[in-house]
Amino acid sequence: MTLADTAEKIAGMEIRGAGRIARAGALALKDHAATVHTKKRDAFVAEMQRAANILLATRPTAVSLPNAVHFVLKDVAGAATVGEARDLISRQADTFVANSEAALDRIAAFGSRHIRDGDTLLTHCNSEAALACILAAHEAGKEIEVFATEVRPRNQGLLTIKTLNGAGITTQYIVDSAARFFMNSIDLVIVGADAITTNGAVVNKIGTAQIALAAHEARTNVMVAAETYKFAPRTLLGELITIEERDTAEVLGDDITRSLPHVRVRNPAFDVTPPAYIDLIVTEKGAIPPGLAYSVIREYLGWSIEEFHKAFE
Ligand code: RUB
Repeated sequence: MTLADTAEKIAGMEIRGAGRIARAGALALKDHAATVHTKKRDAFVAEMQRAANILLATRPTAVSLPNAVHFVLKDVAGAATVGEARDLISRQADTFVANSEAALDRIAAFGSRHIRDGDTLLTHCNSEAALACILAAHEAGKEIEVFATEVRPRNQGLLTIKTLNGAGITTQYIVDSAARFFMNSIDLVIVGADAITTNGAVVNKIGTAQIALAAHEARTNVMVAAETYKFAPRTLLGELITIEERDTAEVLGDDITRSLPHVRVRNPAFDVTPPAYIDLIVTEKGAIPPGLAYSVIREYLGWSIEEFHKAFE
């Protein structure tokens, strides 16, 4: 698969979910590096940056993608030869993917400890990190039941219920707007994240903020499962996360929309849940309250302020 194919699949959501997008992006850069035949190091680096920009333009919200690109291309400009640069990219891409997979295992181990025997959970969208916690709790023998939302307009809930059903977990499938109706019977809301800002706000699938607000009002705990590469370094400099607005045809067919000239369809794909509605963020480094998001960015993501400035000048 070429880098352009991967970019197209990410934009079209054939490859979706922040973790999968990041791993696909890392491997696309590695494969692309193997096809660039110039002997000039500067030309090679420029081509890799151009390729990175194609990937970065696919979906703007999941910060896992720029974090993966940054990880894979780190120090490439300092390589002495094209061969050295190519090897570095290959190694760093493999390391990113291995770390990402290992992070999921650790998140599952940490996150499942917060799920008690007899708990009823609610999850929204299709997050492999959130599902890893749920599956690990089930595998540990805990009797759990899960409410899964439909996730309009792209119905990622269907993917979630297939996984839950495959594991033999009793699941209730509900429309998004039924979340508050059932919230009093929910013990814990578990969701993933596309981005976590320096103040601990969580950007995730549209509807997450509404569910977290309902959970807050019902005094139900909200847990976010997210690898450290979902934390957004740029927010340390005050930059906001871009919320992707997708094609309105995902919500309402073009024919109907055209017949209603005074109606404008809106289709934001993500929303922002304030830290006050989040009880815990489970990362591969351990579980933290949202207030500690800043230290994750500084300590584990390993970006220095100088590096932010250089990378985003
Ligand atoms: C996916 C979504 C997921 C996060 C985390 O949105 O919001 O909750 O990406 O997923 P989309 P994961 O379907 O629009 O990509 O834990 O798998 O990284």
